Amino acid sequence: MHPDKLKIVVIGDSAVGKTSLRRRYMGEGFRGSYTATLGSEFSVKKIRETTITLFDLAGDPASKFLRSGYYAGTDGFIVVFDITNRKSFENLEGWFDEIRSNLGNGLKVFILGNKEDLRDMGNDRVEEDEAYEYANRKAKEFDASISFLTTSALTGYNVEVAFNKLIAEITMTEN
Ligand code: G3D
Ligand code: MG
Repeated sequence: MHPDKLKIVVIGDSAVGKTSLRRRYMGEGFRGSYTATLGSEFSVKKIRETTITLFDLAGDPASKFLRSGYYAGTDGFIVVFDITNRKSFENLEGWFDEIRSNLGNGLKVFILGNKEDLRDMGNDRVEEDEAYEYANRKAKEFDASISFLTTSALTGYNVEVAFNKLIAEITMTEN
């Protein structure tokens, strides 16, 4: 089935690469430098007959109340952390709490470990195994479809794959 429109919301800590991933997927290119997202930004893309609206929300704690207004009607969440920033991985817990009431009803989630291009730098990277395990645990906890992939908004690695897989999963189960 091909629904008319899909709403995808990208969340995660500040500076993990949410805006970069959205721009990369939407073909808007990668910019070396960004200003923090205020409130929300969005892009619209048409794939065949489906209009996809991608919201990218400010990740700072102070914007929590503002974000809550964007969650209704979401078909899929992209929850991003930065593999070089363990704190952003630990904070996934808080992000799942925030979207808890939206999960269910077949909602799809992809966790993305972004900045894969920096894997060889630093020494406290989040390993893929840990993130896979976390995704599986959350999938069981919420009885929801929760997947994991590593990405790089800088090189484009897996970006198209991740968004397209999420969209395919949503459209294959919606009717
Ligand atoms: P946010 O929307 O989650 O807050 P941004 O994050 O998209 O604004 O990105 C924050 C910073 O991380 C930006 O750098 C951006 O260029 C960088 N970044 C995003 N994705 C990647 C990636 O995959 N690899 C690398 N190496 N950097 C990335 P600045 O310098 O503007 O802070
Ligand atoms: Mg942003």
